[in-house]
Amino acid sequence: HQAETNRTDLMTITRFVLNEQSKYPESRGDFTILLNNIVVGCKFICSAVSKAGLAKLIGLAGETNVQGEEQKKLDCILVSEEVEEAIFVPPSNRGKYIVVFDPLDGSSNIDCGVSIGTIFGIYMVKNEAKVSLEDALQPGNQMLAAGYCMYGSSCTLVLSTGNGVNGFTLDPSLGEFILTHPNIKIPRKGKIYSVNEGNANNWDEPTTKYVQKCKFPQDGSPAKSLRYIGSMVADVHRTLLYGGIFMYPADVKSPNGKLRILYEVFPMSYLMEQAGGQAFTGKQRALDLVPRKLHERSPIFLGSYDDIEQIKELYASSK
Ligand code: AHM
Ligand code: MG
Repeated sequence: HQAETNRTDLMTITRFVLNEQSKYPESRGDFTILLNNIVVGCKFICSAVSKAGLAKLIGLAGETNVQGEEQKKLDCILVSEEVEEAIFVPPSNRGKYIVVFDPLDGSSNIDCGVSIGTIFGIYMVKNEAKVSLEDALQPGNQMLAAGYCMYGSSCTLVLSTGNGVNGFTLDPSLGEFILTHPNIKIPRKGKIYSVNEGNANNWDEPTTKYVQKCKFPQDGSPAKSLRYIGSMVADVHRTLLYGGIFMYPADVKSPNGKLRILYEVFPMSYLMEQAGGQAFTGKQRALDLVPRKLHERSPIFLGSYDDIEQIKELYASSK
């Protein structure tokens, strides 16, 4: 047996993405470089987050946009949860991609050391000669790639470029993400539901009925367990690996839920579908939504195929 420390056959994320892209002869390498720069941004945030307790994240907010800086020459429009307007890259530096991202999601969890993460999605500009805000408002089904990086007990990056989902773990001694979770498939049905139950009083009927079924199943199946971290990346990561359902439904106070379509709902929905699960808004397939505004919100139910089927049925019968 080769000792773990001596392994030289590691699949780094760069090697993996290069392999993937070599399947497309027309690919000129820009996409690979763009992804590489996002990866560098994630490593930077990972390092800053791990020092957060010491440094209280000094610098991270001020110097920001690591990702913006890194990607200058490749992308064209950047949409960040942290910036009100879309960022148009100067024409001389423009490439053909659009990156939507939430640089640090779940930030209310930083100070107590609970996992947080970065979420991103990549689109292609429709017409390079005429770039406009419209390019950033494409439906999720037009995404070319999506992923997240979770800053937890280890730093994990989960990525799909439209050909399944793969997970990489940062080896701090190498500074490289190594393929540790090849071809992730979400279990067809799960034993866990994940939702902020503090909002139960304001839920709509299908959500209320669904959660009731999770706790008191009438069909002889065992009750589901509740897990809710309150960090979307961590809750979705667990859902992807163990199966089950994650939801941020509509409620009376927030009829569109809380999560943002472009850089929270779409990338996670894309990953779920790529892993064999489903993502539903309460009305339609999440990826078919056409956003009208950059920071628009939508209710979201995502997870195991069969679990999402159940919530779809409840919405269909409540019409
Ligand atoms: P944020 O973008 O302000 O960090 O909010 C998003 C987070 C998600 O990570 C998480 O799923 C959700 O908010 C939790 O919300 P709540 O505290 O209402 O349950
Ligand atoms: Mg967020």
